Amino acid sequence: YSPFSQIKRHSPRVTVIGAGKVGSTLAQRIAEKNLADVVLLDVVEGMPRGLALDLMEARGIELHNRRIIGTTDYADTSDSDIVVITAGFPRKPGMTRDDLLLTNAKIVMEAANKSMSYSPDAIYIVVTNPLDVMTYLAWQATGLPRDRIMGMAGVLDSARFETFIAMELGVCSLDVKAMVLGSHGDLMVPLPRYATVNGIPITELLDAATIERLVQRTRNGGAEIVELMQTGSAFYTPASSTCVMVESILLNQSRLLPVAAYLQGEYGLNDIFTGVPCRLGSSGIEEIMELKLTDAEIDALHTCAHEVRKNITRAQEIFAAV
Ligand code: TXD
Repeated sequence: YSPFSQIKRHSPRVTVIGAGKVGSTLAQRIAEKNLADVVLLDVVEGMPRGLALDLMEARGIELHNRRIIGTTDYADTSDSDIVVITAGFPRKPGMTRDDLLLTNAKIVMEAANKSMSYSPDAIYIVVTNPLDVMTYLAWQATGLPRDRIMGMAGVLDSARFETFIAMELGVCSLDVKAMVLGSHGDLMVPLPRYATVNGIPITELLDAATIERLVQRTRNGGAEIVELMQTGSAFYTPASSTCVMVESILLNQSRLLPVAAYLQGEYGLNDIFTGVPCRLGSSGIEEIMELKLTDAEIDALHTCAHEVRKNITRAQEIFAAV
């Protein structure tokens, strides 16, 4: 008789669709932070199983007891608490995020629909680019309520902005807080007015020209890494950023994070996904916070939405024609 055999504990489960750079790094973070069991799914036979086994073999060293399953079969993803979609293809040098539009749209919609049939109650996080468009198409394909589907980009773009501020001032990144709203691309809307170093607005610490330089570097943050790497795009910080969202949901932390959310009138925008400050907890997006923005900031947010809308329409037209 073992008293332990009596204990049936439900471990939270996160499915990660796409076992590429972002997906596999995210699986590692989730397991090693001891947040949940992970199901890593890919279309490539064997590869997700190999990665999962490799991650499992490190458990004794990394001191956690989370299960990581690699699979090509959606049946293995059933009853997940969170599904993260990273499946698709990253940008190659010189390629814009929008070049990826069609290929990734098909992949993301299929991944969302198949996951939904096994995890209808899960919270969905889309990571695949072009992010705001993919999140919209996944939302449309699944019919999920808006609190249960969102896109990851703002946490990453904010982390980049924070890093550049910290590097410029020579202060610890831990003390820097910043928020980047809008779409994931050149039009993103960093908010220097709301960026602080331990509560001190950066506008008190840096001149306007320097701030503008850091804002531009943030806007170009993804491309800067693509140019350097030549093969593939950033994945460490994208995985960390997604993990922060997963953690806030699983642990019901109610963190206020910039997340691509479905807007219904907030910031004067309707029927579009774009990055806005959201409170993330166990039910998903618990609140969309409406910050006071200047006219210029609102205009910039609307320009993002306009661009996202154009790409959604383009994707829909191409789909209708096929
Ligand atoms: O801020 C953000 N949102 C982003 C987005 C930050 C970084 C990366 N961003 C985007 O995520 C990037 O532009 C890509 O669209 C995705 C995934 O990037 P990653 O760097 O992980 O790409 P990989 O390494 O090529 O991995 C993609 C995997 C690969 O293993 C494919 O075999 C798999 O996706 N794939 C699929 N899996 C499941 N189902 C289908 N249909 C499928 N098609 C490809």
